Amino acid sequence: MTRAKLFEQIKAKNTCLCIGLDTDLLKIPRHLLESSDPLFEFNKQIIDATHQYCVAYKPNIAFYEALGPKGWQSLQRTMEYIPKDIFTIADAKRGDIGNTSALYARAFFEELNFDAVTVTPYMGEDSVKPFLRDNKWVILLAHTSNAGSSDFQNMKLSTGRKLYEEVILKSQQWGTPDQLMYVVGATQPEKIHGIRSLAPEHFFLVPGIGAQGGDMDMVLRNGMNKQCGLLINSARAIIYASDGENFAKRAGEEALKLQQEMQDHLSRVVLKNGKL
Ligand code: OMP
Repeated sequence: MTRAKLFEQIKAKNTCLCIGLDTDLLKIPRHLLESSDPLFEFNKQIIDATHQYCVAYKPNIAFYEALGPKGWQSLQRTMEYIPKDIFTIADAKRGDIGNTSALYARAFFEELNFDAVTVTPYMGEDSVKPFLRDNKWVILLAHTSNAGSSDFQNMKLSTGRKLYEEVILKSQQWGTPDQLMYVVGATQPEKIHGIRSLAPEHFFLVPGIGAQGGDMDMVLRNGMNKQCGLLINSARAIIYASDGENFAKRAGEEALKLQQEMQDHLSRVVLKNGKL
């Protein structure tokens, strides 16, 4: 999917919500375990209940590969079920020497037909470049939402910059804002303004609201650019809003709440830029 198409979807639906399909066999409602493919059955009902409130789905690959071949099958069926106008992100956090990265790219872009894959920058340019293609996206880990993000990402380098700042600046030489997004966690929202100034054009994938307690309002105020530039992710707070038979309905309600909060901010940006 192109950046223009993604922005069109954001405007049409008045939302920049990305729903994490972190589907855990131990957490889904018990009655679904009777189905022959519980992960897919759960995802299908979640997608039916939420697709009008979001522009992206992000299955976290760990939840599927943990189940072996059956899990991959559930993932593939989920990918086939997601409406074609919705952006899809394989949250796989891959990255290896070039020929290996090329095969990871093939797996997620060609076999599973994802629009985007999360990639770790640690091994540098030749590990990231094989993922860069037209109309496909690398989402590079920059400033993550977890407590351990400060172990390395905030280290000050001899350039005077922090490691995450260097990742953002250097990687802009590898790919364009039509191929490259950055992961920027919502749990330190005071940093978003500064990060936006390093990458004014790029989309940011922002996890960490909901279960991790990040501040969505501050992210929206400080992180948007003229094409919105944000995909704000929430997984557990939406998909596990209930563990009963009404789980999909409750997920829809939680997604709607976030969509409504986003709508006000989005209309401000879109009106300012006269694009609607
Ligand atoms: P919830 O905390 O349940 O909303 O899920 C967050 C999702 O985003 C999980 O799938 C995480 O793996 C992912 N994530 C983070 O939580 N923090 C990050 O910094 C990066 C990611 C990610 O790459 O998506």
